[in-house]
Amino acid sequence: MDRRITLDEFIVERQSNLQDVSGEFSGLLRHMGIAAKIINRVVNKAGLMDILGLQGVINSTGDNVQKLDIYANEMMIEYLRNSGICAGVASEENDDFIDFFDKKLLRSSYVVVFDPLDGSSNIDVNISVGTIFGIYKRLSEEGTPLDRSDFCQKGIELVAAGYVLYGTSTMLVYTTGAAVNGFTYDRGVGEFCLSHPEMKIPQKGKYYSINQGYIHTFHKGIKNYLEHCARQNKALRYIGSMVADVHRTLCLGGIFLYPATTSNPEGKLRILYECNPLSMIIEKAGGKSVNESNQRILELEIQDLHQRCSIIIGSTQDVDEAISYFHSVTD
Ligand code: FDP
Repeated sequence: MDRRITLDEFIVERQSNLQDVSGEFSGLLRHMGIAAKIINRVVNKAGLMDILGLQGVINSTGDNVQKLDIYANEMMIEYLRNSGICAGVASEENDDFIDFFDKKLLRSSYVVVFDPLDGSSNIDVNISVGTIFGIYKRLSEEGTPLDRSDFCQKGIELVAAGYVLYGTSTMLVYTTGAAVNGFTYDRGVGEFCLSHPEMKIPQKGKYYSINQGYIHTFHKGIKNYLEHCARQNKALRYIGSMVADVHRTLCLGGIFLYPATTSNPEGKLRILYECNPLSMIIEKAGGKSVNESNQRILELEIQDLHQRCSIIIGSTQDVDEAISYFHSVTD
Protein backbone atom coordinates (compact mmCIF):
# COMPACT_ATOMS: atom_id res chain seq x y z
CA MET A 1 0.00 0.00 0.00
CA ASP A 2 1.31 3.46 -0.94
CA ARG A 3 1.05 5.44 2.27
CA ARG A 4 2.89 8.69 2.84
CA ILE A 5 4.63 9.29 6.14
CA THR A 6 3.09 12.12 8.15
CA LEU A 7 5.01 14.98 9.76
CA ASP A 8 4.30 13.62 13.24
CA GLU A 9 5.50 10.13 12.30
CA PHE A 10 8.60 11.58 10.70
CA ILE A 11 9.44 13.68 13.75
CA VAL A 12 8.96 10.76 16.14
CA GLU A 13 11.05 8.48 13.89
CA ARG A 14 13.90 11.02 13.85
CA GLN A 15 13.68 11.78 17.59
CA SER A 16 16.47 9.34 18.49
CA ASN A 17 18.80 10.82 15.81
CA LEU A 18 18.36 14.19 17.51
CA GLN A 19 19.28 12.68 20.90
CA ASP A 20 16.05 14.22 22.07
CA VAL A 21 15.48 11.82 24.96
CA SER A 22 12.97 14.07 26.72
CA GLY A 23 11.02 14.56 23.48
CA GLU A 24 10.95 18.29 24.24
CA PHE A 25 12.42 19.40 20.93
CA SER A 26 10.30 16.98 18.89
CA GLY A 27 7.21 18.19 20.74
CA LEU A 28 8.06 21.74 19.80
CA LEU A 29 8.39 20.82 16.12
CA ARG A 30 5.02 19.06 16.27
CA HIS A 31 3.45 22.19 17.76
CA MET A 32 4.84 24.21 14.86
CA GLY A 33 2.97 21.80 12.57
CA ILE A 34 -0.28 22.32 14.50
CA ALA A 35 0.04 26.12 14.43
CA ALA A 36 0.71 25.89 10.67
CA LYS A 37 -2.53 23.95 10.14
CA ILE A 38 -4.56 26.54 12.03
CA ILE A 39 -3.01 29.49 10.17
CA ASN A 40 -3.41 27.63 6.88
CA ARG A 41 -7.14 27.19 7.52
CA VAL A 42 -7.60 30.89 8.13
CA VAL A 43 -5.36 32.04 5.26
CA ASN A 44 -7.46 29.89 2.95
CA LYS A 45 -10.72 31.28 4.29
CA ALA A 46 -9.48 34.86 4.55
CA GLY A 47 -11.61 36.20 1.72
CA LEU A 48 -14.75 34.80 3.32
CA MET A 49 -14.10 35.92 6.85
CA ASP A 50 -13.91 39.67 6.52
CA ILE A 51 -10.41 39.35 7.82
CA LEU A 52 -8.66 40.97 4.90
CA GLY A 53 -7.46 44.53 4.76
CA LEU A 54 -5.19 46.86 6.61
CA GLN A 55 -5.62 46.98 10.35
CA GLY A 56 -4.55 50.59 10.41
CA VAL A 57 -1.62 50.19 12.77
CA ILE A 58 2.08 50.13 12.06
CA ASN A 59 4.23 47.31 13.42
CA SER A 60 7.52 47.83 15.21
CA THR A 61 9.52 47.66 12.00
CA GLY A 62 7.42 50.23 10.16
CA ASP A 63 5.33 48.04 7.82
CA ASN A 64 1.57 48.24 7.54
CA VAL A 65 0.13 45.44 9.63
CA GLN A 66 -2.81 43.55 8.20
CA LYS A 67 -5.47 41.71 10.12
CA LEU A 68 -4.25 38.32 9.07
CA ASP A 69 -0.74 39.13 10.32
CA ILE A 70 -2.17 39.85 13.72
CA TYR A 71 -4.21 36.67 13.74
CA ALA A 72 -1.24 34.54 12.66
CA ASN A 73 0.94 36.22 15.26
CA GLU A 74 -1.54 35.55 18.05
CA MET A 75 -1.95 31.94 16.94
CA MET A 76 1.79 31.30 16.94
CA ILE A 77 2.21 32.87 20.37
CA GLU A 78 -0.71 31.00 21.91
CA TYR A 79 0.22 27.61 20.44
CA LEU A 80 3.81 27.93 21.53
CA ARG A 81 2.85 29.23 24.98
CA ASN A 82 0.42 26.33 25.51
CA SER A 83 2.92 23.78 24.23
CA GLY A 84 4.54 23.95 27.68
CA ILE A 85 7.91 23.31 26.05
CA CYS A 86 8.81 26.73 24.70
CA ALA A 87 10.46 29.22 27.03
CA GLY A 88 9.53 32.26 24.96
CA VAL A 89 9.24 33.78 21.52
CA ALA A 90 10.34 36.77 19.48
CA SER A 91 8.10 37.76 16.59
CA GLU A 92 8.58 40.20 13.75
CA GLU A 93 5.26 41.73 14.80
CA ASN A 94 6.25 42.51 18.39
CA ASP A 95 8.66 45.16 19.63
CA ASP A 96 10.17 42.91 22.27
CA PHE A 97 10.44 39.20 23.01
CA ILE A 98 7.75 37.43 25.06
CA ASP A 99 8.85 35.39 28.05
CA PHE A 100 6.52 32.48 28.87
CA PHE A 101 8.18 32.33 32.29
CA ASP A 102 6.25 30.09 34.60
CA LYS A 103 7.65 28.46 37.73
CA LYS A 104 5.99 25.17 36.77
CA LEU A 105 7.74 25.26 33.41
CA LEU A 106 11.22 24.49 34.60
CA ARG A 107 12.10 22.35 31.60
CA SER A 108 11.86 24.79 28.74
CA SER A 109 15.17 25.03 27.06
CA TYR A 110 14.11 26.35 23.65
CA VAL A 111 13.06 29.72 22.28
CA VAL A 112 11.39 30.32 18.92
CA VAL A 113 11.77 33.28 16.56
CA PHE A 114 9.26 33.76 13.75
CA ASP A 115 7.72 35.91 11.08
CA PRO A 116 4.06 34.86 11.38
CA LEU A 117 3.04 35.94 7.89
CA ASP A 118 5.83 36.91 5.55
CA GLY A 119 4.85 38.70 2.34
CA SER A 120 1.75 40.17 3.94
CA SER A 121 1.35 42.88 1.29
CA ASN A 122 0.27 40.00 -0.97
CA ILE A 123 -2.62 38.81 1.20
CA ASP A 124 -5.26 41.02 -0.37
CA VAL A 125 -4.56 39.65 -3.84
CA ASN A 126 -4.48 35.94 -3.04
CA ILE A 127 -0.76 35.48 -3.62
CA SER A 128 1.42 33.10 -1.61
CA VAL A 129 2.47 34.10 1.89
CA GLY A 130 4.24 32.07 4.54
CA THR A 131 5.31 31.58 8.14
CA ILE A 132 9.07 31.44 8.81
CA PHE A 133 10.51 30.09 12.07
CA GLY A 134 13.78 29.33 13.80
CA ILE A 135 14.44 27.46 17.04
CA TYR A 136 17.37 28.21 19.38
CA LYS A 137 18.47 26.60 22.60
CA ARG A 138 18.23 29.29 25.27
CA LEU A 139 21.50 30.55 26.75
CA SER A 140 20.13 31.58 30.14
CA GLU A 141 19.50 28.98 32.79
CA GLU A 142 16.23 27.04 32.63
CA GLY A 143 13.67 28.23 35.16
CA THR A 144 14.97 31.82 35.12
CA PRO A 145 13.56 34.76 33.11
CA LEU A 146 14.72 34.99 29.51
CA ASP A 147 17.23 37.55 28.33
CA ARG A 148 17.51 39.30 24.95
CA SER A 149 20.73 37.35 24.33
CA ASP A 150 18.65 34.14 24.26
CA PHE A 151 17.20 35.42 20.97
CA CYS A 152 20.03 37.52 19.52
CA GLN A 153 22.08 34.46 18.64
CA LYS A 154 23.90 34.01 15.35
CA GLY A 155 22.20 31.86 12.75
CA ILE A 156 24.86 29.14 13.12
CA GLU A 157 23.37 28.48 16.58
CA LEU A 158 19.94 27.59 15.16
CA VAL A 159 18.92 24.05 16.11
CA ALA A 160 16.09 24.02 13.58
CA ALA A 161 14.59 26.28 10.96
CA GLY A 162 11.65 26.05 8.66
CA TYR A 163 8.81 27.69 6.86
CA VAL A 164 5.24 27.05 5.89
CA LEU A 165 4.19 28.23 2.45
CA TYR A 166 0.49 28.88 1.94
CA GLY A 167 0.51 28.55 -1.84
CA THR A 168 -1.31 26.52 -4.49
CA SER A 169 -0.78 23.79 -1.94
CA THR A 170 0.46 24.31 1.61
CA MET A 171 3.95 23.06 2.36
CA LEU A 172 6.03 22.83 5.51
CA VAL A 173 9.77 22.65 4.92
CA TYR A 174 12.24 22.26 7.79
CA THR A 175 15.69 21.14 8.80
CA THR A 176 17.21 20.23 12.12
CA GLY A 177 20.69 20.56 10.70
CA ALA A 178 20.97 17.46 8.53
CA ALA A 179 18.65 17.12 5.54
CA VAL A 180 15.94 19.54 4.45
CA ASN A 181 12.57 17.81 4.18
CA GLY A 182 9.34 19.10 2.68
CA PHE A 183 5.80 18.06 3.65
CA THR A 184 2.65 18.87 1.69
CA TYR A 185 -0.62 19.39 3.51
CA ASP A 186 -3.23 16.80 2.59
CA ARG A 187 -6.55 18.51 3.30
CA GLY A 188 -8.51 15.25 3.16
CA VAL A 189 -6.38 13.62 5.85
CA GLY A 190 -5.66 16.85 7.72
CA GLU A 191 -1.94 16.07 7.92
CA PHE A 192 1.35 17.26 6.46
CA CYS A 193 2.76 14.30 4.47
CA LEU A 194 6.36 13.84 3.39
CA SER A 195 6.45 14.82 -0.28
CA HIS A 196 9.95 16.27 -0.80
CA PRO A 197 12.51 14.16 1.12
CA GLU A 198 16.10 15.43 1.33
CA MET A 199 15.64 18.54 -0.79
CA LYS A 200 18.68 19.75 -2.71
CA ILE A 201 19.03 23.09 -4.46
CA PRO A 202 20.50 22.92 -7.99
CA GLN A 203 24.03 24.36 -8.14
CA LYS A 204 22.89 26.82 -10.81
CA GLY A 205 19.50 28.00 -12.03
CA LYS A 206 17.94 30.08 -14.75
CA TYR A 207 15.91 32.41 -12.50
CA TYR A 208 16.97 35.59 -10.76
CA SER A 209 14.68 37.30 -8.28
CA ILE A 210 14.94 40.92 -7.15
CA ASN A 211 12.76 44.03 -6.95
CA GLN A 212 14.21 45.58 -10.08
CA GLY A 213 12.12 48.71 -9.50
CA TYR A 214 14.81 49.91 -7.08
CA ILE A 215 17.62 49.49 -9.63
CA HIS A 216 18.58 53.18 -9.61
CA THR A 217 19.38 52.87 -5.88
CA PHE A 218 21.50 49.69 -6.09
CA HIS A 219 25.27 49.50 -5.82
CA LYS A 220 27.00 49.57 -9.24
CA GLY A 221 28.10 45.94 -8.81
CA ILE A 222 24.49 44.81 -8.44
CA LYS A 223 23.47 46.79 -11.52
CA ASN A 224 26.27 45.14 -13.51
CA TYR A 225 25.19 41.72 -12.29
CA LEU A 226 21.58 42.38 -13.32
CA GLU A 227 22.74 43.41 -16.79
CA HIS A 228 24.71 40.18 -16.96
CA CYS A 229 21.59 38.18 -16.00
CA ALA A 230 19.63 39.89 -18.79
CA ARG A 231 22.42 39.23 -21.31
CA GLN A 232 22.37 35.58 -20.30
CA ASN A 233 18.61 35.46 -20.97
CA LYS A 234 17.96 34.49 -17.37
CA ALA A 235 14.31 34.77 -16.39
CA LEU A 236 13.27 37.36 -13.81
CA ARG A 237 10.78 36.13 -11.20
CA TYR A 238 9.73 38.25 -8.22
CA ILE A 239 6.68 37.41 -6.15
CA GLY A 240 7.40 39.89 -3.35
CA SER A 241 6.98 37.24 -0.63
CA MET A 242 10.50 36.28 0.38
CA VAL A 243 9.37 32.87 1.58
CA ALA A 244 7.74 32.10 -1.78
CA ASP A 245 10.64 33.48 -3.81
CA VAL A 246 13.14 31.47 -1.76
CA HIS A 247 11.00 28.34 -2.01
CA ARG A 248 11.04 28.58 -5.82
CA THR A 249 14.79 29.15 -5.69
CA LEU A 250 15.22 26.05 -3.49
CA CYS A 251 13.17 23.89 -5.85
CA LEU A 252 14.37 25.17 -9.22
CA GLY A 253 17.69 26.89 -8.50
CA GLY A 254 18.70 30.47 -9.17
CA ILE A 255 19.21 33.48 -6.94
CA PHE A 256 17.18 35.84 -4.73
CA LEU A 257 18.62 39.25 -3.89
CA TYR A 258 17.40 41.99 -1.58
CA PRO A 259 20.28 44.50 -1.54
CA ALA A 260 20.63 47.76 0.33
CA THR A 261 18.45 50.55 -1.11
CA THR A 262 18.15 54.25 -0.39
CA SER A 263 15.15 53.72 1.88
CA ASN A 264 16.69 50.63 3.52
CA PRO A 265 20.46 51.24 3.58
CA GLU A 266 21.02 48.14 5.73
CA GLY A 267 18.74 46.04 3.52
CA LYS A 268 15.05 45.48 4.27
CA LEU A 269 14.77 41.89 5.47
CA ARG A 270 15.16 40.94 9.13
CA ILE A 271 18.06 38.70 10.06
CA LEU A 272 16.38 36.96 12.96
CA TYR A 273 12.95 36.23 11.52
CA GLU A 274 13.59 35.88 7.79
CA CYS A 275 17.21 35.74 6.67
CA ASN A 276 18.67 33.33 9.23
CA PRO A 277 16.02 30.58 9.06
CA LEU A 278 15.90 30.70 5.25
CA SER A 279 19.71 30.78 5.05
CA MET A 280 19.93 27.66 7.22
CA ILE A 281 17.48 25.86 4.93
CA ILE A 282 19.28 26.91 1.75
CA GLU A 283 22.73 26.06 3.11
CA LYS A 284 21.61 22.65 4.35
CA ALA A 285 20.14 22.02 0.89
CA GLY A 286 23.56 22.76 -0.64
CA GLY A 287 23.17 26.46 -1.48
CA LYS A 288 24.72 29.67 -0.22
CA SER A 289 23.61 32.85 1.55
CA VAL A 290 25.68 35.99 2.08
CA ASN A 291 25.22 39.74 2.41
CA GLU A 292 26.48 42.36 -0.04
CA SER A 293 29.87 42.35 1.71
CA ASN A 294 30.12 38.60 1.10
CA GLN A 295 29.74 37.79 4.81
CA ARG A 296 27.91 34.56 5.54
CA ILE A 297 24.44 35.52 6.83
CA LEU A 298 24.47 32.76 9.47
CA GLU A 299 27.61 34.24 11.03
CA LEU A 300 26.39 37.83 11.35
CA GLU A 301 26.39 39.28 14.87
CA ILE A 302 22.92 40.29 16.04
CA GLN A 303 22.57 43.23 18.38
CA ASP A 304 18.94 44.04 17.86
CA LEU A 305 15.86 41.82 17.60
CA HIS A 306 14.70 43.67 14.48
CA GLN A 307 18.09 44.11 12.80
CA ARG A 308 18.04 44.02 9.00
CA CYS A 309 20.60 42.94 6.43
CA SER A 310 21.12 42.74 2.68
CA ILE A 311 20.89 39.20 1.35
CA ILE A 312 22.00 37.23 -1.70
CA ILE A 313 20.78 33.67 -1.43
CA GLY A 314 20.38 30.67 -3.69
CA SER A 315 22.35 28.31 -5.89
CA THR A 316 26.05 28.33 -4.96
CA GLN A 317 27.34 29.07 -8.47
CA ASP A 318 24.86 31.90 -8.99
CA VAL A 319 25.65 33.51 -5.63
CA ASP A 320 29.41 33.25 -6.29
CA GLU A 321 28.94 34.78 -9.73
CA ALA A 322 26.87 37.65 -8.31
CA ILE A 323 29.49 38.34 -5.64
CA SER A 324 32.25 38.45 -8.26
CA TYR A 325 30.33 41.31 -9.96
CA PHE A 326 30.03 43.30 -6.72
CA HIS A 327 33.73 43.01 -6.05
CA SER A 328 34.79 44.00 -9.53
CA VAL A 329 33.67 47.59 -8.89
CA THR A 330 34.92 49.91 -6.19
CA ASP A 331 32.32 52.70 -5.82
P1 FDP B 1 6.14 42.21 2.97
O1 FDP B 1 6.69 43.60 3.14
O2 FDP B 1 4.99 42.13 2.03
O3 FDP B 1 5.87 41.48 4.28
O4 FDP B 1 9.91 41.30 4.66
C1 FDP B 1 8.79 41.47 4.11
C2 FDP B 1 8.63 41.34 2.60
O5 FDP B 1 7.30 41.34 2.25
C3 FDP B 1 9.29 40.08 1.98
O6 FDP B 1 8.50 38.93 2.16
C4 FDP B 1 9.43 40.47 0.54
O7 FDP B 1 10.42 39.73 -0.13
C5 FDP B 1 9.78 41.93 0.64
O8 FDP B 1 9.29 42.39 1.90
C6 FDP B 1 9.15 42.74 -0.45
O9 FDP B 1 9.64 44.03 -0.39
P2 FDP B 1 9.50 45.06 -1.61
O10 FDP B 1 8.03 45.36 -1.73
O11 FDP B 1 10.30 46.23 -1.20
O12 FDP B 1 10.03 44.39 -2.83
